[in-house]
Parts: sequence; C-alpha cells; structure tokens
Amino acid sequence: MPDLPNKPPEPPVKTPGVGPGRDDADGTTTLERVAQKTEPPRLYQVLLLNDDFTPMEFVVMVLQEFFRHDLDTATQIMLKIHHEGRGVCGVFTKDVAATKVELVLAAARRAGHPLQCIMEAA
Ligand code: TYC
Repeated sequence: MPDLPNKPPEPPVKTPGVGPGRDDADGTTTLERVAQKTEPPRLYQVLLLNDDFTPMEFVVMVLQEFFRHDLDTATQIMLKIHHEGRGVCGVFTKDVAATKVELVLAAARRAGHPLQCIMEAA
C-alpha cells in the first residue's frame, strides 16, 4: 500500500546478516553481508538446597534421574549440599533450567519431601 502524505515511510525490512543496499548504476542493487551480532544464550545454574528431612537417597535419585549424573557423582553432589547447604546440579538455558526446577519440585512434593530447587543466572 502506498504511504499516505502525512505518514512517515515504513522503515526498510531488516534481514539479519544483510547490510544496507547500494543501488548500482546498472539498475541492480548490491546487498552487503555484515557480521551477525547474535549473543549466546544466557545460562542458568539449577541448585538443590539442603534441608533436614529429605532422605539422602531421594536427592541422589533426583540427581540421577533429572540431571543424568551417575551414582558416584550424584552421591558426591548430595553430600556437598548436605555439608555446605547448596550445590549445583547442572547448567542450562533458561527454559530448560525452569523446567528442571518444576519437575524436581513436583517429584519432591509428590513424595512428601520439602526439598527446595532453585535456578540462578550462571
Ligand atoms: N540433609 C538431608 C538429610 O540429612 C539430606 C539432603 C541432602 C537433603 C541434600 C536435601 O538437597 C538436599 N537427610
């Protein structure tokens, strides 16, 4: 649709990786390739917090089932949380981290445990 007299013209459509066009003498337009400035996604740590009631075996199961740690690693992480109060289960993009937190909390509540699981910007 043509622009109305008082309406500012639409800005040119921007395609990532394509710079401003140059109209050449022969009637063609040359597009320049420009570096894309895509930032890598921000990462989030998922942490478990210690409490006095959740059984150690349940925490080890969570670390194996939801974070794919082997038994040895899961046990080490559980003991670190038990002694230091908190520990990192894994590092993920935002949506994946949020989903892990929801799944862990749901499993803990279903089993009747007060286990706390949080995410923090890494
Ligand atoms: N402190 C708990 C106990 O002695 C074990 C535990 C470890 C609980 C890690 C939570 O995130 C946790 N049964």
